[in-house]
Amino acid sequence: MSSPEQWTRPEPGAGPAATAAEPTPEQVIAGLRATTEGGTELTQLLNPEGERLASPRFDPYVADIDAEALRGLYKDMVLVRRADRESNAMQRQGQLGIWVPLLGQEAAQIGSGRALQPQDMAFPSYREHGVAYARGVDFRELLGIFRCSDHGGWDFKRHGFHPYTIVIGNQVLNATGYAMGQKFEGKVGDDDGEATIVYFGDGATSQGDVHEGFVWAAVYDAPVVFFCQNNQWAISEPTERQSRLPLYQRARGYGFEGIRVDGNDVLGCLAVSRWALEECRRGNGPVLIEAFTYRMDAHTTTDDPTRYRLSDELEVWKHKDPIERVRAHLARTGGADQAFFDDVQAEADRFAAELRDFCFNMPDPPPERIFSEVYADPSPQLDAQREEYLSYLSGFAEAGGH
Ligand SMILES: Cc1ncc(C[n+]2csc(CCOP(=O)(O)OP(=O)(O)O)c2C)c(N)n1
Ligand SMILES: [Mg+2]
Repeated sequence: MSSPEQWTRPEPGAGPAATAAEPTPEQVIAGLRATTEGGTELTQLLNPEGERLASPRFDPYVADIDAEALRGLYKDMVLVRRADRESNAMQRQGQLGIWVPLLGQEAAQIGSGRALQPQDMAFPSYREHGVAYARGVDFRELLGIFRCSDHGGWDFKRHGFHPYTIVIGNQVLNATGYAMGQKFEGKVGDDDGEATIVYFGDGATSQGDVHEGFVWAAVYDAPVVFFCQNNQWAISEPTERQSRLPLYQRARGYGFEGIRVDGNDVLGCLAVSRWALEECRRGNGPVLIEAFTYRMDAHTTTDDPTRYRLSDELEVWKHKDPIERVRAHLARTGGADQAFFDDVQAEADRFAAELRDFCFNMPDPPPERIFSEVYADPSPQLDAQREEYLSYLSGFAEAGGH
């Protein structure tokens, strides 16, 4: 561990506890150090300089990732970042009600999202635009949610990607229940088995729902990967106020394995997620992954992080950028030339322009959409409600459209 002072409880009388309302200068420095280093237990396959590090345990899980596959991961991250930046700008222009930036978390989301198989199910919180993209959800669907004109009615089953959840930690219970169902229905036990992954933040680990999910998953051996993106902040609360231990170590108390991976290393996140999903598929779950990353932008567009964190922290993390290290690796190894990088950038710009065009001209969803994707099977009650509502609306048209 890089910074014992972060995790160690002070001796009585040795100074204020880490939970004091106002951190001391020593605590600020300790927190700063802790938030910029992942510690020796950090699994990393690609370091910030773009050098490939050997990992006897996890290399086999990315043995198929050649230069072409790595270029694919790079492109995914660039496109998702570009879409994120465009969406952030559109909120500033009044086109979206709010935006939740993913800046800095592209590797954690693309690495884990690309590790999933079609039969798997993912449960996001509200920042998982990269996972949505990896699951084939149209980015325009996400814009509808943040424009507040739509509830996000993609086909959850077809994409293996559940709706966004704003209530912190709640999706951990949903995912655990879903994974218990996979187990009860005999869908685990071999390489073709099913698994569930659920995304939540460092702050969410303090939520009761998350603990309950851990307990239920453990006692039922549920095939669920708990994927915690430790982006160091829960709005204005730093991670050291959530736990005395590195978060991944909590898994031990529940009786399953926990692992910390460099969340800015797409290769590391892919390898560790593939391993964890495979464990679950074979009936050896659950597993906790702590992806050690950093929220490079505000919590949401309603937040101003300059009020509560030092800019030095951001400057340090800029050197660990998840996209730049892949670019460096590809350039260094001859896996890509400048024309490739230029093409990806041009494609990302086109993608952003399409999103912008769509957003500015976004049609309101048809009124019947609110009734879609509610139940897996047809529901006579819901059908009756839909008919009643549509007939009510058509009354306005007959009365002159007002
Ligand atoms: C049950 C509940 N309590 C409080 C909130 C308000 N809230 C929204 S985001 C957030 C912080 C979450 O931080 P973290 O889990 O680290 O996720 P991150 O936003 O950093 O991805 C809080 C407290 C909420 N949405 N739900
Ligand atoms: Mg957080």
